[in-house]
Amino acid sequence: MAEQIRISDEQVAENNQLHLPGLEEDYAALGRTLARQSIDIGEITERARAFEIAVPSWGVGTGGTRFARFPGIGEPRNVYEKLQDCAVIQQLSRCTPRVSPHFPWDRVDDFTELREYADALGLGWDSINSNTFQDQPGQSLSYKFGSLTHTDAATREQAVKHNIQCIEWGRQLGSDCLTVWVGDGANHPGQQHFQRAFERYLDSGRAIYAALPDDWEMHIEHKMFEPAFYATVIQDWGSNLLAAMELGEKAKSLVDLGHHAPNTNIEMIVSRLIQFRKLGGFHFNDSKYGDDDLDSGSIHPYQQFLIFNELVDAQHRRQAGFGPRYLLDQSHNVTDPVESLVNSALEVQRSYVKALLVNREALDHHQENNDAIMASNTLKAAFNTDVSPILAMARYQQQGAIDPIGSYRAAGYRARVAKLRPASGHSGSGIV
Ligand code: RM4
Ligand code: MN
Ligand code: MN
Repeated sequence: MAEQIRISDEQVAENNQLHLPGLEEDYAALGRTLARQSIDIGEITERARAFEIAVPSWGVGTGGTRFARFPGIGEPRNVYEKLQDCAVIQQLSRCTPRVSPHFPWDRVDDFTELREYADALGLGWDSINSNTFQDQPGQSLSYKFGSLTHTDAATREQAVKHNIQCIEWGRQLGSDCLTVWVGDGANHPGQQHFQRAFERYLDSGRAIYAALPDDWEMHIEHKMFEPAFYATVIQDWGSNLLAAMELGEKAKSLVDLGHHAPNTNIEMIVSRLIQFRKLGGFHFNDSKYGDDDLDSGSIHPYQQFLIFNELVDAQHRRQAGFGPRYLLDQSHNVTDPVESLVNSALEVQRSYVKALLVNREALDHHQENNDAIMASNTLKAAFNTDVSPILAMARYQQQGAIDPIGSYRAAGYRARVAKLRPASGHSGSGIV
């Protein structure tokens, strides 16, 4: 990255020196508390260090709503500038080493050059997202009435081809996963024949699946509504799982936390998918009403912890076929996206670390004895533990920032990139 853009390691180290004495004190105190529960803080910190979550390339741009988009300053104008921002997120948080791209938003002519650029920033590539929920300039057939499930075979074929093209671009970048989300559905009762639409989805899905390299996975993402407000073809985990089962072993379900009706028991969905080896991964975000794409842990931190309780439980039991990918999928309208993504990554890591503290033997015992209060209290004891010193120590040990937002602001990154990136009035991510 051009020298004038990046935050220097010295700047982060300098800021860390201000916070280190306090952190050491807090870490030692927490270490003593955990030792009384026979938990070794060093081991937990090591597992915190190993935690990784991918950043969505579209998340570093300013999002918007159906009504408007208010661009932020210094927004990345192309995938290279998005990578620069992602590198800062990784530099500060040390748990976001990969980027999940979205095509054609991130399309370039030379993928070798793009891969080398990411390599030089120390970034790798996570799941590739295809986009058939929008018409692209110059596209011959419209997705207004659907893509993979369109009534017209040529339109379906165009959408299938795009997904196969995404696999090819992903191969060139070194990815090994394709995420498919379609907005196909209906806005009016009677508009669409439910069964025929799902059959068409499966046919298209089979064609994409057939093009998948052996070591790749295909993740199917469900979402209850929007843009189809009456019925969406892959509307929930039921349709998602059916599709994943029909397509084959390499097809798995992806859970985006914002894609469910309010109050849905998402942790239970996660458990079911784990049980049947179909949990592919996550798009973490938070939500008050629907697909709000709010920062992770900002509304329902306990729900996020309960999801990680299931994940750590599966890890603990060495559940066969378990190994979901963690990704963020958020849209930031009123914050600096770099700050929001750092916060979100750390909030997901926080849920993971808290779930590691759950006394699993005690929980099993209370469950077997139908002791509801003690079972709940066992979870709450872990959830109520402030693990901030563990997260900060894990970052510090890897040259990350003890105080990521403070370091970011002190470094003046946004003001610097604002000068180098004059507003284009256009963002690769548009309204997400
Ligand atoms: C969708 C869904 C997809 C994401 C798009 C931008 O609601 O969450 O994962 O690619 O938004
Ligand atoms: Mn998503
Ligand atoms: Mn979404």
